[in-house]
Amino acid sequence: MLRINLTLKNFTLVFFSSLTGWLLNAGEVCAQKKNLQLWYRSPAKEWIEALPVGNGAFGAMVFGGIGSDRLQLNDITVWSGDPQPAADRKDAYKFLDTIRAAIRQEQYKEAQDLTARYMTSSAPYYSSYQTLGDIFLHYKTPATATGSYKRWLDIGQALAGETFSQSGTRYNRETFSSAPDSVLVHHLEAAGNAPIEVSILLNRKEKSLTRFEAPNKLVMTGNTGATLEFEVQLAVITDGVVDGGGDSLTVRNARELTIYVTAGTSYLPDYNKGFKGEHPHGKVARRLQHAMGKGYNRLRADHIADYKKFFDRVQINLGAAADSLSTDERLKAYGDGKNDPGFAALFYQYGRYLLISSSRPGNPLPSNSQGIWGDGFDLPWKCDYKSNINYQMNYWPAEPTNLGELHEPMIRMTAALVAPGSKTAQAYFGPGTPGWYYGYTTNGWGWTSPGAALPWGVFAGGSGWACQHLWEHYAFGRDINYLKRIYPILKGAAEFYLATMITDNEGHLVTSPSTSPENNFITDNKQKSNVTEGATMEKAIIWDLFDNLAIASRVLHTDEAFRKKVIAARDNISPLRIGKAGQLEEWNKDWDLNSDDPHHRHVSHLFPLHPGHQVTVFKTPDLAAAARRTLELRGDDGTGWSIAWKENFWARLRDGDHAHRLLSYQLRPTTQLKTIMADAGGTYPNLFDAHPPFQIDGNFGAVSGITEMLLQSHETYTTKDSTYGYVIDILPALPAAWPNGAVKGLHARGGFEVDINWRNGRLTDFSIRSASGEPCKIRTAIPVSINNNSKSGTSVRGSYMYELPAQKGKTYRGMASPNK
Ligand code: FUC
Repeated sequence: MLRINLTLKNFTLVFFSSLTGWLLNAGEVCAQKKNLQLWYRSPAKEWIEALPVGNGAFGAMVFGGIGSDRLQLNDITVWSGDPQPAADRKDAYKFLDTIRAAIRQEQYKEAQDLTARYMTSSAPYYSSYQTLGDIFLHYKTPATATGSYKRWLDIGQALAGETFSQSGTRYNRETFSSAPDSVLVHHLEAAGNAPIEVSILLNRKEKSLTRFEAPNKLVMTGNTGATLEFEVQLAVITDGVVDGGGDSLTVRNARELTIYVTAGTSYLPDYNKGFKGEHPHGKVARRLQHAMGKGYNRLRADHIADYKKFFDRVQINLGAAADSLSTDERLKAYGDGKNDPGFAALFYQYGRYLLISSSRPGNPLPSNSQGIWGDGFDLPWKCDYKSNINYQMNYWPAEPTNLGELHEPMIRMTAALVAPGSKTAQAYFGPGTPGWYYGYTTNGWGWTSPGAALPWGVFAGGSGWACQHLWEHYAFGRDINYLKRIYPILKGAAEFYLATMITDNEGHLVTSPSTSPENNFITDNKQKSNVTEGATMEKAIIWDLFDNLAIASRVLHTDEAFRKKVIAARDNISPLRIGKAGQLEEWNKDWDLNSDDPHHRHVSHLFPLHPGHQVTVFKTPDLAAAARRTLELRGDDGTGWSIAWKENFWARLRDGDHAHRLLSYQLRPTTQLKTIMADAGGTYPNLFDAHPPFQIDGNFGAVSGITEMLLQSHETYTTKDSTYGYVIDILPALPAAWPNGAVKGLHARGGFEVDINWRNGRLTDFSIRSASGEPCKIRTAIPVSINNNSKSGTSVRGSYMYELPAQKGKTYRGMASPNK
């Protein structure tokens, strides 16, 4: 062991590095490199086999193929339809008292009918995210390869490719979407006798026109309706001969060919300007010119460097990887029970790849329910930003997996909902209602109205929950100037709830009308409804918002009177209750056992366990036990995102084996494309998560779940100077299936970066770097010495707690005490 002792004013620092840690890290890096590839033995036939590339906003699904190939294109701003500012029901608020009275009188059927009639939107919801179009390549070579074929996605470098031999010629093709240069590049090489002979088509089935522009260009223009225009430009640079006409061009006699594609739309992320900006022609042409000038090699090098800046921050090794199998074989074997912990690590890093590829700072829109990848004109659920789980789940991994900047498009979109959301608040809760709110969804056009129907359309929690993400960006990043900027948004969301919550019969604050996303209840006298007052999830979201806001105002030394009001209101929100089966109640009455759908996919009332922090195993053990009971009653099954959420719940309950069981369940192969609302899930051959159909939230939810198994930091404590700190929990839910492993570069709340190594199911060492200089507590399952100080921590219910002083820039290293 290497040791350097330094004596500072108050304590002795000992820097040391354990040899075991070093060896493991070297091995880890090796295993990492090999295990960062999805690969296949044949081209994609279906979209769910194709491989996604993206620069955050512009990307493609790459099919590969010997005789023909397809690149299905997407741009994150390609939305059909238009803004619908008149979708709020103008006089809705006039019926509010009647609805609330019906609920109070327990006339739930009537409350349901009135809510459906008056508290929904007055316009249908029709805008959808859409495909941008396709590039089809048809080769003048036989469609079968004589040499080994391989197709891959290298998530360590964000490159897709394929390679094969035919009659002595070796073909290599590579695709990437560059963020620094806003260009999609498809590069082809042939080494051998036969040259590349290919025709290239650029088209879109709806509202578009493609023309050939001599000598080497295709230009596609079109629109999705009255509001959005788009343009795509494609150019080839080759040593062959180019010819063209109509919507295609041909290349003959080439050894090398690079296809450059740039795209843009008139989308302007500005509600006040109707989301309508300039025609993208100039921008798209400039990007193309620039990319061609730079050339393939430099574009590629800059792309990889830019991508790795994000991706390389976290490394993970969960154990052996069966990477001699192709990814689809591996998925199948995993589903059949093969021990391949490396596959979980690949799925984890793939989720990070997907976030980096679908959400970059400055993006006009955040990652949607398919990231940026979608083929069609009316995509499932419009492929929007459903705010009763899906939108938020996409961003769960952003902060803890060291990708905090990628949160920015979501934060900006939430901020942009304040203006339409304050209009919606007044329409439904009365003129003069302060603040802003929106409910179950939003889309590319700033939609904040409720939905058109129950059970999904009416929900009070969308804005409150979206605000949790604004706060979390501060909780992890500790940027005080950022907190100043977002404080008014949080405050506006809270002002709405403060003004619109009512007092229940017990004198507690509740929302009304209130729903628990997409679920219904049955009362003891057999009334079935979606609408009551004080559904658990809504009050838990508001509790979370008030709690975060109270801390925010204290950190900013501002708004003391308002803080007092928020704290008083938080403490008077109707409390979480434990029902007769020992479960956490979903409704304001103990109706859970009456349910006709006891395994409903939404488990919304566990929000306070995750992603909230109101319920924790150590601080509120009874409520945590009730949450556990709820999960047992609900069962493990569900849709993709539902299974992924349960991974997070079980990790928060510190049951790593159960969380792992769910992850394995999620990693079952499926090709199901039909919409299934219960007992479904699974993973497609390209490792996209299946709701089904494809919904990317499950990919991101799993990344979050795995992180929660290895590191948690949601529990707060009061520090010596009466402020607050976070408990950094090391390996809180390590499953038996991952006995040996390492993770590097995770983030914890309070501004910490954490590396952890473990062996034989036991922590060996960790390091915690403080970026912001805040104190924290560390919790471990076994005693550790920190910076060689072996003072044993406080033992609390089978775990050990260590309090670390605040010191900016300092690294704390912990070593497991031997043989304990
Ligand atoms: C909500 C969920 C569905 C689906 C859809 C996009 O309505 O209840 O399961 O995830 O959003």
